[in-house]
Amino acid sequence: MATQQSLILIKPDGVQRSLVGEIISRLERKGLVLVGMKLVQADDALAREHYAVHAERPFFPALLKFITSGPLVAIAVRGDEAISVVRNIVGTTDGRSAAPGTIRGDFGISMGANLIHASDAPETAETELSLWFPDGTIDWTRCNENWLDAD
Ligand code: IDP
Ligand code: MG
Repeated sequence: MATQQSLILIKPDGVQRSLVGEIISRLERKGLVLVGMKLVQADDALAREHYAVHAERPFFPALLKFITSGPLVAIAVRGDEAISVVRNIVGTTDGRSAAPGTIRGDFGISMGANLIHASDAPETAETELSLWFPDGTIDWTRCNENWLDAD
């Protein structure tokens, strides 16, 4: 077990559909600690850098257009094994087949408009956190943290 930070984006569809509170609530209730959060209007350059790994994919232009189409919420969380914990809360990429109980499974019915991005590995988390939070995150201790860890 290792404490990790993960980068989450509530994509423009999640903001437009007023699901920001619902999504943050799920992260908080799980026991993840919010260490960074801001509303961002991403420009083309930021979107390209964030999704650079997909630059050659046929859906890349549509993905750039979508992610820059309105404000998104960038969030950094901290927690034990936070990267895989968040991915499990998020669900698989396509909302149509994502498991009920996950964010995408409960609220998504699309591959593109799937509400949320989450880092998929420690290396990508580090890159993405420095891209969206270049001034770093805020390390603080939540008052109930010692009630979350009984390993
Ligand atoms: P992930 O978000 O579950 O990690 P990735 O395969 O890394 O999924 O794809 C990044 C994002 O690109 C997805 O969340 C989705 O918004 C979009 N995307 C992926 N595959 C497709 C596709 O086939 N059509 C349209 N958009 C796609
Ligand atoms: Mg991905």
